[in-house]
Amino acid sequence: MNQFHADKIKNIALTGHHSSGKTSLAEALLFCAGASDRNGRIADGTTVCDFDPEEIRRKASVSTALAGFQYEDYWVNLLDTPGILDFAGEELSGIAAADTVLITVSAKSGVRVGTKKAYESAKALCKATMFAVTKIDDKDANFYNTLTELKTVFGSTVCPVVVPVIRNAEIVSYLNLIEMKAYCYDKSGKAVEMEVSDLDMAEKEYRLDGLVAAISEAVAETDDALMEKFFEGEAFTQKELIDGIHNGMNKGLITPVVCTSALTMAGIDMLLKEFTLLVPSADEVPPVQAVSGDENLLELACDPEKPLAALVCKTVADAFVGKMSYLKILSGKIRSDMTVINAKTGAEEKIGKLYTLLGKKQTEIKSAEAGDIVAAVKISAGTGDTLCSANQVASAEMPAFPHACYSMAVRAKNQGDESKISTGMQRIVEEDPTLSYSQDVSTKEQILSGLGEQHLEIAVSKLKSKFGAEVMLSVPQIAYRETIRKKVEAEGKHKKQSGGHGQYGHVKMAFEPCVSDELIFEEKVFGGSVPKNYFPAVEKGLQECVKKGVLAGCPVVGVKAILLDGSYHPVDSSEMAFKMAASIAFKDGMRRAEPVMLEPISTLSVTAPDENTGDIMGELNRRRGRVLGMQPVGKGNTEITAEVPVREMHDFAMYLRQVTRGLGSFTMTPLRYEPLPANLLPEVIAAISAQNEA
Ligand SMILES: Nc1nc2c(ncn2[C@@H]2O[C@H](COP(=O)(O)OP(=O)(O)OP(=O)(O)O)[C@@H](O)[C@H]2O)c(=O)[nH]1
Ligand SMILES: [Mg+2]
Repeated sequence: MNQFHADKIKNIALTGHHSSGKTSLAEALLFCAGASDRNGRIADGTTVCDFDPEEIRRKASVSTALAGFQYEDYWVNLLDTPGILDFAGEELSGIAAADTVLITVSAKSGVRVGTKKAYESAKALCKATMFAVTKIDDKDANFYNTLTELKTVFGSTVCPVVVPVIRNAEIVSYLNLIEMKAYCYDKSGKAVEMEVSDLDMAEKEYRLDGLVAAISEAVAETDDALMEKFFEGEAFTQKELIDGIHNGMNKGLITPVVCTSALTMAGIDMLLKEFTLLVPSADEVPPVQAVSGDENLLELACDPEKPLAALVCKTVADAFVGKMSYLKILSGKIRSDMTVINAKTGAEEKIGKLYTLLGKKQTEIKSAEAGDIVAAVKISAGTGDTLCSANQVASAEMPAFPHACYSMAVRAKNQGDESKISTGMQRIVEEDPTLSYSQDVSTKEQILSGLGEQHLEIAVSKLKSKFGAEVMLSVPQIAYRETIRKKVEAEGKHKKQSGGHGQYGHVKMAFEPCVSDELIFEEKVFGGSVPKNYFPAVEKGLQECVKKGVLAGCPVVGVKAILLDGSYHPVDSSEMAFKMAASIAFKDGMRRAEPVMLEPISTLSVTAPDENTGDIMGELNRRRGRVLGMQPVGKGNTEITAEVPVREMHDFAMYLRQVTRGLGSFTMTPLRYEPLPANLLPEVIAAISAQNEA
């Protein structure tokens, strides 16, 4: 394979709403460019980018695939990202690696939440943007409605460059507004140029002049000289239009729109051409900001002669080839025999084999230059780390991944699989910064957290297919606690006479509420009624008791125990007997000390579109939350702060996604414990005993 330089490399992430046609568009582009020998289909599970068995089964992308291919004398790295919101982390990795974000919008369903999210993410990371209006062949497709919607939602920078010509509700040709040429596609998907007379017809019917004027105006905005020419009423040359759109994309001033069909191949050849003409090359993007070990800011320019800096955009755990890392080379050159430094950890890494990827197909390469995206295997760096030459160690910024907000408890289906599960989960979590797997210190359950139900399902099925371990998911237990509200005195006597010498321990105690998570133990014994050497045994007995309260067997907090009095037997008393006596006193005392269940309360911070705040506040009330405040954040969004009982929040992530159509997000941080309302006690006790039996 040729080594491509940055001026000939185009890094394009395909993003957009779920099922808007990203993977199919990638497939059609690869087929048209000759990088694959068939136009695979989602329905048949034969696409290059959805190669994972889980993607084939679900007929949806669940991870970002890299497909690098040559088109003319360019190298195009397509990153096909998933549209399902659960896999937002994968989408972010794809956008971070790319220089241009190509957003697919179905001509059937128009602008959706995923379209807006993709556009916002691209803008936030300063990437060039472009829209492909897909599924143009569909009987319900409406390109012009979609175009109007794009302009309404994203503003006047939206600029059509390929539009369909429709006669009697049928598309008769596709018009390239830059070339001013019309094409139709034959049955094999080949473009056929149309007669000029047909173009004239189109001109009349579709007010072509209006569309050309819109492009000209957008192009004029990109440069003063062009603006002058525009005001003088002179038409732009084709080169001026191409350069103008190209510069406009680079500066974030123009978002070109094309129309495509992955089914009939309409517009696919033109889109490839536009990649070469309009889309910024890897060397045109602004230098990436980085921070060196001594906190100095520096810029990483896309220059092969500079020291190496490569950002790990994504890692994939594979049970066979090991860990595979997608590297975006920001600066310098990478070679397969190189030793590099991980700027985050300071550790040395030996780069082994390097590959270009075409979906699952790997082609080994010896080196690659700044601007390219390649895969390295078995390096230990994680997503977001920067690999550098020893002479310039600096970390490039990786965008923050969304927080895991949906959790389930994980249990092995088959006993003995625990260590397999732990190793597998560790590897799976390593490849996905939006997943976490850890033990809840209170309930001792293993908790898997991610962005939604499908996200966790995929993690579980990967665990099965790649690591051979099956698990069951259940709603995590809530770490309830118990405490007391009243001071009581209690007595405990353990006396047994059996055979030789017996057992004797006797204590009188007081139990009172206090502010402490640990048991507080004091003694106020007069005159040696309980000898000093048995005090530790009494305390030990109580420490064991506070692990399981009298209401539902939950840990007991906020209790002070005072040993007041008791008695002993010179022969029969033992540590064991005093432990038993303390435990009898504890159980008796607790029942009379007005025991209560405590439930965990967290601080919740929700960010959501303004129009959803009323619904969310109502929902928080229903979930026994206390809203503390609201404040505007960013454009059209409100942040709601509340205190919420954790037991009511398990499916809040799903609720919020549904009510905000995916635009809301939230974080929850543990705050304190509060008494559980008495009416919920029977339900909670029943649930805990059911869990204990399971
Ligand atoms: N008629 C028609 N159907 C299409 C076209 N492109 C995609 N589809 C269909 O739309 C559905 C979704 O296509 P995908 O390519 O999987 O969409 P996607 O955006 O990659 O989906 P996610 O990755 O899951 O978000 C599939 O059933 C495709 O066959 C098209 O150009 N024409
Ligand atoms: Mg897809």
